[in-house]
Amino acid sequence: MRVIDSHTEGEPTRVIVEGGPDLGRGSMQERIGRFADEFDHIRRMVILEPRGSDALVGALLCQPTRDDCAAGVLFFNNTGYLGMCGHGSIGTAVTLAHLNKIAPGISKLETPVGVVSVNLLDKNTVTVENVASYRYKKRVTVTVPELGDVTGDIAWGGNWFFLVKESPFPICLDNERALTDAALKVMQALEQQGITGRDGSTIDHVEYFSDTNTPDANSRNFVLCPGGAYDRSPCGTGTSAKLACLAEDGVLAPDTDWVQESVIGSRFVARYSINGRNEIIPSITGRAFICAETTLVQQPGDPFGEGISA
Ligand code: PYC
Repeated sequence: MRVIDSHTEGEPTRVIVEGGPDLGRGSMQERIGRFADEFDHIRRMVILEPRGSDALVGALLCQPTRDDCAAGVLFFNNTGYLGMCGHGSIGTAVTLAHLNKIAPGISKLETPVGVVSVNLLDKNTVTVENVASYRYKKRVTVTVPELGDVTGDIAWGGNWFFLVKESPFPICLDNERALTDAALKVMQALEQQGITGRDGSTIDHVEYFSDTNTPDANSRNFVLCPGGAYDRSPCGTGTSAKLACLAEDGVLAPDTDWVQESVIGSRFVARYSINGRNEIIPSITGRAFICAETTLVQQPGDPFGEGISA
């Protein structure tokens, strides 16, 4: 299987460019369901150690159902499947450009949660116009063992997020373990207390925020992804969810830059427009860099040919 690895502001993406599973010609929702039901061993092989790592997000390219899309793309990680992935869309666009499959300018990608556009500004810089995003509930309190009551907003940005304004620890890499533990506890408490996104959807990302000392950034975040790894980038779908909250609170006007910094100090520049249905359309700009062009091999008899899992 041929893959191309990139990182988007520090967060890795592995795009399967050859040798991935054929998921048929159904909708993107149907195809991701088929991936999970029939080919999950491929997700594990591509993402898990010893070939991958917990932070890695995979992207399977497939034929889109729509003529106006350059590719269909299905995202997956160390625990399952993602509806959308902002950093992954930037990594996919840079990978497609590296393969000469898209030209500078706007192309569309079809994902299981809708069509997103990627504007290739140069060979490393991409603006993703994400799916419509919105805040579902404001100031929801969850009682978390050892942390007490934690209040946050529930918002959709292509994935479901619980956004907490006050981080329990300063957001820096020295506190990565403590932040991960705290966010995991919040995620588990949300599930145990039946606090969900719309239609009972699991909230599988927790996002902490703080102010930042970096003069031209607006905020710093720490994002815990499903599977327990933290996002090295500021998280495209998480930044979209944040913009939806800022828009509804009236503290960020449309077409105004919001510079979101990650726990490692990398950044996305984000802005939004309004779609007239109480939702926003976020645009996220960031950079991705190709790191490797690899053939993944699974030799007969390899006890970890499908990755190391519990
Ligand atoms: O950038 O949207 C994102 C993302 C989701 C999970 C990891 N990165």
